[in-house]
Amino acid sequence: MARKFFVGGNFKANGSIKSIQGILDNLNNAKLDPNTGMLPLPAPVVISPPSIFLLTTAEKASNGIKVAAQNVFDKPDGAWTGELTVKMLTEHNIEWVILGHSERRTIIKESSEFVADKTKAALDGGLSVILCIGETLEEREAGKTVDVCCSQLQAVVDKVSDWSKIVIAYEPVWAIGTGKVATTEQAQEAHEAIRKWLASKLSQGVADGTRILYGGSVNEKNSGELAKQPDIDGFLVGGASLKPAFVDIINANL
Ligand code: G2H
Repeated sequence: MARKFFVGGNFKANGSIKSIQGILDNLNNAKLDPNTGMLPLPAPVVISPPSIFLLTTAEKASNGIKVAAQNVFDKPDGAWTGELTVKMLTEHNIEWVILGHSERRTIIKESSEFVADKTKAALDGGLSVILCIGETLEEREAGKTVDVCCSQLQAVVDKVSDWSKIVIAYEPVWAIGTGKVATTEQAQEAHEAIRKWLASKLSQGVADGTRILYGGSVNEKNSGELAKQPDIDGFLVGGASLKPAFVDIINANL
């Protein structure tokens, strides 16, 4: 099955009522590439504001734009101070969640096992998941890029068998928010290796059908070249998703 281009916007801990309304006005009224999105998952463009803005964003987003939480807990409602549960998100029409972002793996110290538990809970509860993986600069320089990415994926493979509602985001940690984007060759090479690994661990069908996004300092200038690579199926965009030029990234294939 052909993989449809997919673009996520990860606002991280940025935004105000006013600025998020401005982003929504821009996206709701933009002419978006009709080829971005729909298959195999019903996911056009997915934006992910901080949790306090999830509800208003979901209420106001139109133009086929979906909303993702930046995190979710792996347990049902209960005594988990500071957490949001899967049911709370689905009840409010939040259909997506970003899990395993490197900022949570490194700063909050989330292990691959915890990310896998959360992925399983999210999928079981009806959410679709943008699952982030990626290596540090030290790991890349030690030639461990593929090993690190695959071991982060293996933790999920150990717990999840249905990958139809997972989109993988390959985000080299050294390229995140640094302005230092991976070259198209570096990105394509990693995506191809991840896809081969999916074929060997799961099936050729899963490898062919799973979208692998690139993330890390994507902007309207570098997105066109990256989007041409055969194994790059879209982007997870941070800083640039807060700007009007996010529309140009969504339309990188036009
Ligand atoms: C990587 C990316 C979004 P940025 O974290 O997930 O952020 O585009 O700012 O590097």
